[in-house]
Amino acid sequence: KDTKIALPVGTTLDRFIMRKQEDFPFATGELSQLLRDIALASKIVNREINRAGLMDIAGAFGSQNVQGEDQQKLDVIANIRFIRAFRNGGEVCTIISEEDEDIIQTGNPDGKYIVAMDPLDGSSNIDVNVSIGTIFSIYRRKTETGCNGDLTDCLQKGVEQVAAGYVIYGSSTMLVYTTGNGVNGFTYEPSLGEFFLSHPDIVTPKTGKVYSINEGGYNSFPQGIKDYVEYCKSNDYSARYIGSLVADFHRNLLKGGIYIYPPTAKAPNGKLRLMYEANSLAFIVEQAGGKATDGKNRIMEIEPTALHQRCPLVIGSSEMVDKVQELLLKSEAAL
Ligand code: P6P
Repeated sequence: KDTKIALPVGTTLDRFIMRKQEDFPFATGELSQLLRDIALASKIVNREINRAGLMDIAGAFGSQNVQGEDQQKLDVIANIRFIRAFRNGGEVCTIISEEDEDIIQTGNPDGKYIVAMDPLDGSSNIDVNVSIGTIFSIYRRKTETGCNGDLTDCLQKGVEQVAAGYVIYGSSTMLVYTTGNGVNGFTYEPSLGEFFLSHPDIVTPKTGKVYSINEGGYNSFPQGIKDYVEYCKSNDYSARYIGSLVADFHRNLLKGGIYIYPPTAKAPNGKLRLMYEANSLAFIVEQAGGKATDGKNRIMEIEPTALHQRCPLVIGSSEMVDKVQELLLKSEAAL
């Protein structure tokens, strides 16, 4: 944890980034600039989202993304905006995006960083005014600068992340991120165009009474997951499932709770992606004192083999994640 300056609520994001950079004597400012580039893109995407209802950009774009899902126009716009911010910012050489099958070269061969992102997750919720989010991970490139990044730069384990975060476009727009020294949340004030520190040093409760899972898939859940759902019901937990990962994750992070996307008949490896959903939120939750596994293994230790690979995700309050693991092990032992 960062034991130096405790910056007051109300500090702007820019000042926060600058002061935190001072904690790293050898920092050269590139990561700081990259974080600013992300904040800028999120302000632009926020404006597009807020206008979506008034313009016909909310409707499905007609094309499909690599996941075979209808590409909403805002998906495409968010992807373009973030890629442009990284291209213009100069700090990123290569990007993994949910919206693009192959890695994207930014034209900055001297960029030291790789970004893996889901530019707009939960975009099927746009037309019905449900909160949506951007999720990102930042890695240091492995190859020498002076050329494009390649797959060895992009397929790094979650433990190699130098930063990760998300933007939630909800009742208010917030940026929540970590650089490995705790988690901080910033709330956007559109009239000023600024993010202000509103949630310093977020620590997630070690347990909670909220579980987030799509029980529509119950019949095909692994037995241990079924047992956990029954455990929640018999302990009067509340079921909260928005259908937007960032919204469910953010609520559970602040209040305590667990989000589970298990293997199902439709998604035998789960639905969520390792590189720009599971790893990003796993870094955040671990920095906040929580846990993230695929049911057994720590998410951030999974060795990636493909850009868009999926993995089961059990993430949130540490004691709740442990309980799922206990029931999964017990059910397997009973086989
Ligand atoms: P299901 C949205 O498409 C998403 O990626 C997450 O944001 C959300 O939690 C999940 O999928 C919802 O999936 O299968 O429950 O509709």
